[in-house]
Amino acid sequence: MRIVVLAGGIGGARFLLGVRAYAREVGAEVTAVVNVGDDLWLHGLKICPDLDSVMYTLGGGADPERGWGRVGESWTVKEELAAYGAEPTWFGLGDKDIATHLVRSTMLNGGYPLSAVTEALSTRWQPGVRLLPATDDRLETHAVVGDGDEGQRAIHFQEWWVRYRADIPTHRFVFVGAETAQPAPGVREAIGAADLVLIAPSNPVVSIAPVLAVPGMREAVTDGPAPVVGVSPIIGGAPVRGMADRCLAVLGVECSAAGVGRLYGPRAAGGLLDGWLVAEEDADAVVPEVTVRAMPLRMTDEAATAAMVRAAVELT
Ligand code: FO1
Repeated sequence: MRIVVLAGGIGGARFLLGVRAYAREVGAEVTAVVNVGDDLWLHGLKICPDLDSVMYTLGGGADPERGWGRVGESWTVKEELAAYGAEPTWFGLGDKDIATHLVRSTMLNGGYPLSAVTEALSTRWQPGVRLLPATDDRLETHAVVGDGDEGQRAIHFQEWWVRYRADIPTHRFVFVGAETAQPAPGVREAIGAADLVLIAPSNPVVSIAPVLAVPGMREAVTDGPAPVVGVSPIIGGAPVRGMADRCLAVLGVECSAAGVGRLYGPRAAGGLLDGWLVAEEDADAVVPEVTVRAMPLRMTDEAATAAMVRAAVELT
């Protein structure tokens, strides 16, 4: 059995722990197609937050509280950069994390594509699932913000997320580079050979949408052979963590399990979903032409998450 998961960072990483556990039980292969819209160059280093969250979490090196960066981290370089007044100081790089960015940047500067870099880094971390960036090309999520006299401007997603904590008038998100990006090598093939495609309970607006914005990606999923089941990132009207509520508000989409299910849309009507897993408190969620199933959705441990995956398989 082959499972493909479309995922973002922290929520996607936690979900993939359960997908991996389920896959080990039934002997399935898992490919994660991970968002690169959060990626940025900083201090001359290429940083890939979602790929790193997934790689570190599955590899056992992630800080479980923060969800990003390394466990047992130190911040000496960050403090030294701040002492030089090297901006931005609002985005902190841990010392251990910097080694990842140095290896990645050296390989990228040497001409290796991001997918090859990710494969090389995964040799150390052994995530137990195949990690593919959605694309090897430049694709950056920017937020169009500002109002009143200073007018509108686009800022990088990380500035929106970390510096402003989304607390700034925001008009829309743009995926810079999406028009000319290609799915990374192996992505189309993995989706075309999948027995099941899962949409992780990641942020639908700034994690899943940038994956689907890669030309050909959405069609690969909707026209592919595999049933598609999504997992609601919204429980009881609120995101489990992160700021999906702020992101959905920018799109004018209701922050609910039904709202996100309808945003993804039924495959029968040109959307993505055959099935939609919602939490028990959202059992009344209606998503026309989609099979909705209510169950516990809190990813409290791998077994709980694996149960979600099993339910998704049974749904199809
Ligand atoms: N998030 C923060 O809130 N503050 C930071 O200083 C920060 C640094 C950082 C460095 C590397 C990395 O991979 C992630 C980092 N993040 C930080 C998290 C990041 O903004 C988010 O993980 C995603 O981009 C959104 O899911």
